[in-house]
Amino acid sequence: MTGLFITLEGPEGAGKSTNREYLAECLRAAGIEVVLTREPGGTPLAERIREVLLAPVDEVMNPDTELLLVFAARAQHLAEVIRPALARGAVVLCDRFTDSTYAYQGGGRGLSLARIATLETFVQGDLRPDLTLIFDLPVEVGLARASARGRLDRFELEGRAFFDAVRSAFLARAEADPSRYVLIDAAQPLTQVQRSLDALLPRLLELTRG
Ligand code: T5A
Repeated sequence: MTGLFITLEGPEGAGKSTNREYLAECLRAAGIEVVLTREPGGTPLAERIREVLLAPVDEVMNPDTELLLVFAARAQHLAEVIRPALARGAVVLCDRFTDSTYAYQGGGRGLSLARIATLETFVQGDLRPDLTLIFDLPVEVGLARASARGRLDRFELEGRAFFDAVRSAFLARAEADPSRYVLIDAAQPLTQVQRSLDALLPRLLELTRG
């Protein structure tokens, strides 16, 4: 039995966490086992790596260090949470995954996409998400939502050009593979965003049936 691996992606404040909860409720109501998780993080050790990645510090983090930390956390998360859940047939709803690496370390930091792809295969083998929902919205709207929460993390302190590059990278990935990606207009009111997810539910239920 193999489960279903769904990732939720998009820039800061797009509503990934909020809508992950909503989607989980809908799937559970249909009697499906759902595992909610996130990256970077998802296990105690990977959450410690997350703290290192997100905490603002005086020393500039080298982009290669950042890339390797992201994949180190991912290796742990895959081994401890994602692969076991998929093996028992659960639906895994993961808030961010490797598309964020392509968007932030590739688009934002300008690291080589080929190098990211090499690490992706090294860490994941042939495992890729079955479906990726990209919550898209203008950079300023997302940053306003994120900053309304208070203290900004190390990524949220980046400048406008960084976030423009992140958003463009997500959109380019969605455009390149419409069979795996679903683009959701996350600038709409939350009830509208949830209507878009309701419309997607029959497809998700179909996918869980294999
Ligand atoms: N990262 C991560 C990398 O650089 N490389 C990687 O490989 C990975 C995996 C993680 C950081 O790590 C980086 C990217 C990130 O910078 P994070 O906390 O997981 O950080 O990600 P954030 O995007 O910063 O998380 P946020 O919580 O800011 O965004 P969400 O989850 O998209 O948004 P959410 O659901 O928390 O909502 C934010 C606020 O907006 C409101 C919510 O109520 C909440 O207050 N909201 C709406 N308001 C109006 N209308 C709507 N439609 C709304 N939807 C939500």
